[in-house]
Amino acid sequence: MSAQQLPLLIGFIVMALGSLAIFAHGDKRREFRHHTQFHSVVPFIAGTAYLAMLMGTGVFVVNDVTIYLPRYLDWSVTTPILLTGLILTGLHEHPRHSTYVLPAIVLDVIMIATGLLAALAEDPGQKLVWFAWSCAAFLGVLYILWRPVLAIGDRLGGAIETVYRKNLVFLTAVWLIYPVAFAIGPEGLRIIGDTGSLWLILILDVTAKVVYSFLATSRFRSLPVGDASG
Ligand code: RET
Repeated sequence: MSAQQLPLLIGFIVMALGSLAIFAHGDKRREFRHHTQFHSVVPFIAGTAYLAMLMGTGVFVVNDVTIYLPRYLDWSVTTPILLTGLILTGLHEHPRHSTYVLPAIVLDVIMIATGLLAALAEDPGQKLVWFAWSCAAFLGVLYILWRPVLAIGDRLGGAIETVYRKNLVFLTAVWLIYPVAFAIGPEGLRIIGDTGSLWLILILDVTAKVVYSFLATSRFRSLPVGDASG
């Protein structure tokens, strides 16, 4: 097994087991079970991507840098799911949640797609442009979560608002490390190599998907039924 395959194998196993653990442990009450369902799907999707990368599918070298295409495909599906879960929580399942969910998803997918373009770009200037554009989309996502959604949730109040705030702080703190990991990795300044970058992203992915989803779905357990409406 090569040095690169070990973090990928561990990623596959942790994601597969994490998916089962979240499904088994999450809240099953009718009001909250959709959160348990889509949070357990997130590591399942990531497990699929780690399996593909382990087998070398969609892994190719551009300009001496190894590009892991399944990673970007994984993120482009899982990050919208995580955002949808968080915004639904923040808006207390309000029927007009799509006002905020849709723009957040569009910005988020642009963030991941332009991140892939930054990885693929061979010219350093173009790489920087795509990296900056991806960061701009990321700031847009953070704005939606920290301004309108937080303000509406605060107005509605209730115990679910505490869950939103805790999940929001955790998600923001972990997601902010991704652009840093990208910048110091082989796709950016090359301060850390391919294997180091795989381990760093493994830790981030396990925290952002398994630990976050486990905590997020467990936190609903403390809520009384009926609180979802605020
Ligand atoms: C990239 C490219 C450079 C600029 C930015 C990025 C942000 C990535 C993020 C990824 C989050 C992934 C998660 C995966 C697990 O579910 C694409 C690295 C801003 C925020 C949470």
